[in-house]
Amino acid sequence: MNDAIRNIAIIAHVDHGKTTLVDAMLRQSGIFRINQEVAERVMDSNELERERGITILAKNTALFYRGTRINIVDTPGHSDFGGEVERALRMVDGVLLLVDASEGPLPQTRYVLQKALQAKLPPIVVLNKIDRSDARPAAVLDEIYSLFIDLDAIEDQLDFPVLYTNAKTGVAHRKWGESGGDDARDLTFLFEAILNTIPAPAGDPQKTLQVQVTNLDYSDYLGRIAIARVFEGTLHRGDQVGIAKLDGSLQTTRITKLFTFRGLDRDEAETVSAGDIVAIAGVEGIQIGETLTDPENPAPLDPLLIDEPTLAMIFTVNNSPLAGRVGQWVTSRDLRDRLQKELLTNVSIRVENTDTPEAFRVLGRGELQLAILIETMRREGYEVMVGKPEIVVRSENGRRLEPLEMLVIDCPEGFIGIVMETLGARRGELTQMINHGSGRVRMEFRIPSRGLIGLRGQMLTETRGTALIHSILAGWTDYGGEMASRATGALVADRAGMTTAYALWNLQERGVLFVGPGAEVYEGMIVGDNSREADMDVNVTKEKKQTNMRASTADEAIRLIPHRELSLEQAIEYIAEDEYVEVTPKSLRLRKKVLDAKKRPRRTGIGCRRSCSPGRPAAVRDEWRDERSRGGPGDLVMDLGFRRRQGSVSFRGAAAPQRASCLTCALNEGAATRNLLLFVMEI
Ligand SMILES: Nc1nc2c(ncn2[C@@H]2O[C@H](COP(=O)(O)OP(=O)(O)OP(=O)(O)O)[C@@H](O)[C@H]2O)c(=O)[nH]1
Ligand SMILES: [Mg+2]
Repeated sequence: MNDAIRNIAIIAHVDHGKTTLVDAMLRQSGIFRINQEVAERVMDSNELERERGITILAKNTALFYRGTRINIVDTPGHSDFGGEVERALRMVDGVLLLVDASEGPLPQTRYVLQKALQAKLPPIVVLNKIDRSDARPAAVLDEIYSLFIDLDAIEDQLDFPVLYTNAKTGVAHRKWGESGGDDARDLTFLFEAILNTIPAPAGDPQKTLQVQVTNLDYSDYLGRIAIARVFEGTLHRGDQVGIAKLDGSLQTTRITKLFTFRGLDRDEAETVSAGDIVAIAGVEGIQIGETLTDPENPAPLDPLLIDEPTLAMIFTVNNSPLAGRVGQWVTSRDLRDRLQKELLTNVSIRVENTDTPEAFRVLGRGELQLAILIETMRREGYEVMVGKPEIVVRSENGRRLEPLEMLVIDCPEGFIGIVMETLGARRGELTQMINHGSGRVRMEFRIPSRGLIGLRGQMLTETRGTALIHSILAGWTDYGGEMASRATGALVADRAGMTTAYALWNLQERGVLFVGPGAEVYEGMIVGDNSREADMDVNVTKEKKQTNMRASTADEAIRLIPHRELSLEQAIEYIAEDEYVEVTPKSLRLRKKVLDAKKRPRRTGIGCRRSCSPGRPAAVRDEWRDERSRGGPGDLVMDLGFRRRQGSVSFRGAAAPQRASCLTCALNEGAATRNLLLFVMEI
């Protein structure tokens, strides 16, 4: 045991203030030089983290308090980056569970706490943002106790210390009542709680070496850097060690550089021993999960196990007419190499080959995680096209399963109706509704993960930006059949050229345009959202006929409604199965997979892929055999929905038109075979 060290991870739901608290802890520990300029949320050091104000990668730091080194891992709170939290927990001996004193526990709080309890890590509960005018710490603390109990915490785990903090000003109170807290002025109580309740790391410096790599970093000077926890034994600079590889083999290597953490820096070290978190440079080819151990007497640790990905997207070479103009890396080989490189550091991502060498299936935890990867790649100079995200379906004992989420929506009371309606159409089932009496309600749903694709944008529009939306994987459920996709068609350019204000002006009544005047387009490129269900080919390059006559009225003044510039996430949410987002370092374009209008399958109002037309099944809600419904046992009942209308058709016997997947062909086939029992339409 090394009593001079404490290893902790800070875990919480997104935005509850983890990185801000780490800032305050670093500042108060005196780790920065006097006058040193330190940015706010200094641990969020990567460019995308700073732009978006969220933590994406878990990061290590360390500070000293009364002679004890406190190694801290700041983790991301967004559920898409849950894999980062899972492996951070492997490094530490306890956690700070941060909860916003007004928002209370949210889905990711549950997720991270569950992981911490499973790992038997003792928690310190920190109620943060007590300065918020709507803070309700006593009630939130009750909710936290309920959450612990709900997660089957054992008696010991319920015995956690509670602190009340304002991370922004850096104050931690032990008590907080109606009229405020005790007279704490800094984070002393927090530091003391860490020293007193988080156990010193176990492990014996004399034992066989076991150092497990939990993260990788890269430096231009040092190359690949492994971040690792020393579980047993002692490691010296210059030691010859064995790397127990993930494939079971053993490779020997010499340790050339060793570091420990100090604030934002790393100190070179000669020796590190059991209990410490360290950085090791110069070990080529080392991977996350591998163990550095005694080459004579290897004792590898169990590999890190983390949750499976739930969402997949096709990444493919950009083959649009404008491809290769700005990107530096554009071939399928570039793409493959880049994705392979990502796998080394990003443990929650998988990459699969597809039936063409041009395309790869990338699996991750959510749309944001994959969007961040795409955004990072484009900034590095890559061009790539990505398809609509799809949910990973699993087979178990002959059953087809799909992931299910617990979704929490917090919105003003006035929007309950629209929220319920939107989620109903996406197969959300309301499980709980809580009204705190503050004018806002919190609704909990169980919903297939598929129902979340594109939900955020739609929900924000429908609640005028007021809804808070959080979700978390809740398990797997029987696959529920096809789900209605985007209700609108696309406006598609029918020829290449430059857009003109005149052409756009003529089109703007038809829907929402995604391009402005003077933009270069190609045939098959999506230039807007049609307000109807069908796709429409449009000419956006048309010039106004010039006449010699001067018009008497000022009809030249073309007033364009500003077009809607989609962000990467919005574009990914928008596209349908037969569409791609084309990403280059300078532009984002949406396009049809098949560019040539003559060859492209039509998306029609109530067409379907199987019988009526080769477009996508716009009308299908569900297809299942059901004893309870309108038919008799064994009859096939199809639930059909398009736009706001819903219908259900019952057919006699299983021989009913199984192939039909839309209203039109279901009715046609049913009538033709005289199997149609009943058709009910609900409007
Ligand atoms: N009023 C108030 N705001 C706070 C407090 N702590 C953090 N914030 C604010 O909350 C926001 C989120 O803070 P972060 O520290 O980035 O939260 P985080 O938990 O690290 O977020 P992720 O890493 O993305 O999950 C920032 O705008 C902070 O300024 C606090 O105690 N009081
Ligand atoms: Mg953060």
